[in-house]
Amino acid sequence: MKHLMTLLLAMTLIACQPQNNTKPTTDAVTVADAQAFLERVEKTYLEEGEYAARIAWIQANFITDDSIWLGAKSIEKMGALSVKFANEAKRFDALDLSDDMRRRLNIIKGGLTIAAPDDAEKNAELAQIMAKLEAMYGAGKYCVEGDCKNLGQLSRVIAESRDHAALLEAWQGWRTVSPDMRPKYQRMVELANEGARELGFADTGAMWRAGYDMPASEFPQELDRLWTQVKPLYDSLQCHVRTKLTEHFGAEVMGDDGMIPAHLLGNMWAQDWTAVYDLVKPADAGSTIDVTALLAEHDYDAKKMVKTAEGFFTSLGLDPLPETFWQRSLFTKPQDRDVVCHASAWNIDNVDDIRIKMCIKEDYEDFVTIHHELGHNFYQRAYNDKSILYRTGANDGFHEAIGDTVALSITPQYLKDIGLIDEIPASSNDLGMLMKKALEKIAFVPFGLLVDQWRWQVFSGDISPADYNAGWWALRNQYQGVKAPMARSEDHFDPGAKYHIPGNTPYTRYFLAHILQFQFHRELCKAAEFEGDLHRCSIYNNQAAGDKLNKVLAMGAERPWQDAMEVIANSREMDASAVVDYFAPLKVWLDEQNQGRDCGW
Ligand code: X8Z
Ligand code: ZN
Repeated sequence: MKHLMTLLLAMTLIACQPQNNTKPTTDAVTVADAQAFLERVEKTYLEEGEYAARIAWIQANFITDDSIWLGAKSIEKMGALSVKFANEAKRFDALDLSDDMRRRLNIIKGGLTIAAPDDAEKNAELAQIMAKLEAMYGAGKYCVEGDCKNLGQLSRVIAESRDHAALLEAWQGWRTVSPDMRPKYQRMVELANEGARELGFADTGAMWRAGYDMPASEFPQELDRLWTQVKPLYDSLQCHVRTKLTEHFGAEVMGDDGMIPAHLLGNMWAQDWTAVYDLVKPADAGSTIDVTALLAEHDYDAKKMVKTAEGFFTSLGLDPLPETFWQRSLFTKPQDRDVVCHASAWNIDNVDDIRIKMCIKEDYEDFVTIHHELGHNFYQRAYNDKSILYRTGANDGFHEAIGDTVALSITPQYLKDIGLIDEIPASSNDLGMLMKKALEKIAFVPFGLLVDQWRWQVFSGDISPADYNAGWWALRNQYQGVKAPMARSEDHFDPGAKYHIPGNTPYTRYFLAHILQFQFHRELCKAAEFEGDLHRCSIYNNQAAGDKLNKVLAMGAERPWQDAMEVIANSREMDASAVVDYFAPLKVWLDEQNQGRDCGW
């Protein structure tokens, strides 16, 4: 998701020129000085943010040497600005200020994603690396004798082929795009850490952990607590899926260590296993609704899919998307140029020039992703009257969870409401439905956690450059029980084959979102006075649920996320018990199936 604060913060580098370099000072400052400073920062961020967002948009939509050059210049400029402001904000540390002013100053000081060292050359170097890494990913292709395949084409093989050799080739083929990223990534880590230390953080990972309205040192335990709630369900799913894949592919392909080779799970990163549903579904499950087929039958093109998703949000009382959204978004992959196809939502002017950029496939996966992206856009517009510093999510997990929460309401009832099916299937098919959803959501959870476990260890030095790839696979093994399907070495750089590593997007937000969306769904269904199983609840057209949701969206980041949680959930805690509730019948079934199997890895 890209919105102004994300852009500012993601691009935040330091290039303080000596004449501009404002160090913390002991000069007496007043509340009025702090107020004036905040106003200046907010005004500058609004203006410069729009400029930077338009350049970033062009860079992502037209990957050329020139757009990369412009992108790097823009990152350099924004970085210098936001780190200058972060340093200036320290001048007010000792002042007695209102909670609101203190919060805004803390966001200026601590809300950065990447900080560069206080050295113009290093800042420029870091900016160039960042722009280049994202472009390398966006333009990445696997070529054999001049025949090149992009990520979309290789992903299709991974999702659709059941041929072990074809799967392996697509899997390793995509990973040929990343070894060249490795030296750049290593240098980026060095520079970013230097910058983070200058701002008073131990390293860049520590800076990331500081953004959750709680002591940064307690945040990892909080993640552990949530993971512990979900892990038994994941373990049961992994065991069953491994067993069924062994039946299909044979023990020779699977091995006997309890882990699943990463190329067999239907997704390039083994983060969503929906595509292997047919291989692992309950034998007596009736047919589940095939949304991909329904979209085709009803002649849905990319635009109609987006219109339909918009209709869900407007049914909750939100205003329709502005005309400019339809004029300026990118919905389909251009044939004649390289673009960053990884889906994103943009907030160009921080008011209402909101857009998505997506290479939409007409299938269920992308139908859900469209809801995900529009969740960002509707959030962005809902908080557009707050201080620019608050125009972001209550925390970043909230921002990622909103669209997914709405997509959890794509139930049979909803599909009937919008005319895609005529009859609501009987509940005898529910186990299949739950299995499909678990392959999408539960399979993701350990992946969502491990990406930043890797990055935090890289930033702290616990994983050294000589062990980048080994460290990645150790975590993949440990958390997911997923293994590399072929020998990997430090000649490879497999983390770089996942967008968010070269794109420098923190990933813990998605782990949180996968917990929060179920918690939000349960609470909104309560507000809608829905009675029955959670996976059958849809909040489509429900005013009470819509009101609750809108209230949270409109808060932005003005209050600590715990306050937003209280509005939606009458609780101040993130809680994965809704995940457990939602999948309870599937857990019972999985544990029956797994009886006598040698689970674990
Ligand atoms: O990156 C995304 C969104 C954009 S914020 C498409 N997601 C993660 C991913 O693709 O790895 C959504 C789910 C996880
Ligand atoms: Zn997102």
